[in-house]
Amino acid sequence: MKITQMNVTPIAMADPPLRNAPGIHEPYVNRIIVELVGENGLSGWGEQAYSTTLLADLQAIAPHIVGIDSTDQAAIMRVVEGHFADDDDRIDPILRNFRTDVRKPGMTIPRAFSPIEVAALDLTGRSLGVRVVDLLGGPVRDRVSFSAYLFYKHAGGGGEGEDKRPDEYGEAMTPEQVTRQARQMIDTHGFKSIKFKGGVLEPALEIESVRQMRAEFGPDMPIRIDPNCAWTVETSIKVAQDLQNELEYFEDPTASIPGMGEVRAALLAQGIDLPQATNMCVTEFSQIPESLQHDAVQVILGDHHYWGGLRATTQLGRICEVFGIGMSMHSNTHFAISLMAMTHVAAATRALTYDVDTHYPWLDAGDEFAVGGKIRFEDGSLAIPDAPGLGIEIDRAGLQRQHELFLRIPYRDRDDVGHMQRTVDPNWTEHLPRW
Ligand code: GKR
Ligand code: MG
Repeated sequence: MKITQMNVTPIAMADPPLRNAPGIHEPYVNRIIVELVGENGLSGWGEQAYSTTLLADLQAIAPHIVGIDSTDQAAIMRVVEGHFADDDDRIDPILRNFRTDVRKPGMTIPRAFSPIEVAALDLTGRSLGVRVVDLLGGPVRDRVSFSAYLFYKHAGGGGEGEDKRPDEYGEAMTPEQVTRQARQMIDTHGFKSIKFKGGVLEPALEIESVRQMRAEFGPDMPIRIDPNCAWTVETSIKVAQDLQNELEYFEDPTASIPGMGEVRAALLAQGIDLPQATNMCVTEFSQIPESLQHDAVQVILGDHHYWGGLRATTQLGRICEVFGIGMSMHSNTHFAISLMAMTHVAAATRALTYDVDTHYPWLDAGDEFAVGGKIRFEDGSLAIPDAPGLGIEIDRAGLQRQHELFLRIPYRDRDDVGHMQRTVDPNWTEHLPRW
């Protein structure tokens, strides 16, 4: 379908004070929404993590997308690549929070292309009356399972001043509290596995948190821990020794491909074959060969937002299959457009056998702008909707409300480190590894 308009809208949502290795979530998170309007009057939608530079890039790209057919992804890619032709090594500030192995210039083009590609697939699907999963080759599974995403957390439900939101989960800064959070999230959504964000407390306390979850949920609950590179190689080895029988996989314990490779080699030498996973040291196709040389990761967490869209994610799945690498999926704070894009691509990707990460339970229902409100998980999973495209409708008044929220708040590029210094510990540094 010929594209007649590309609209780029920055929006915001409230976010609770979730802790991670770099610091703490700010009271709001921003996202960018891309709408492609077809000459038939239908719209397709895409969503991306916010950065000020990416917003400006997408706004500059927008007029050049007009006139392209929504099926012509190659033409869309030519426009995106053309935009970055003179400047392809800029660092997107969204990556500042995780600059453990510095420059990732290869993510800039995929990040700009991704929301346009998703919107184009949505528009094409709506125009032809087919689902996005069918445009990706058809479903290899009918339902997509997600994992409970647990965080250490301060009291508070996100938002500020008069806009403070209810604190659904309460404080969780101890093993007991985070295990209670796990119970509540699993009872509410029916998740059948746990992704646990670590790198916040002393490793001994994080080990104790995993043990308490194990005691609470029994031997069959898959549990993963992800300290976002907060640990040295030595600490990572020690934690893996302690948790070898508890973990489904070990996500980014330490920084860099060689670092992950060292942990892997030391563990194998001790007879511990615990799969290592990443969304930090392998985030683009060009890093896969080096990762294989070091045997650094056995599971890649794909994410269409920075691997270059939905089709690129299915291609990543194919590469993972060829090299015997497992595939899971990474998530950042997001709305329903991203949730449905993740669901369609996970349903189309055979290699993606692990439950998918999602921050969606942390989204305050009042911020969702999909018609019908927040999407509900059933037994921790989602079925692919029968409706064409991504299968959701957008409430334009709700989208405008979230855009106005963006205009009101002072927060722009994500800054977990600065917010930690401002609200928890003025002497906080982003120095990693911390332990
Ligand atoms: O939201 O704090 C967070 C997470 O730590 C997120 O930023 C990470 O990108 O979910 C992520 C991960 O798996 O590393
Ligand atoms: Mg991770």
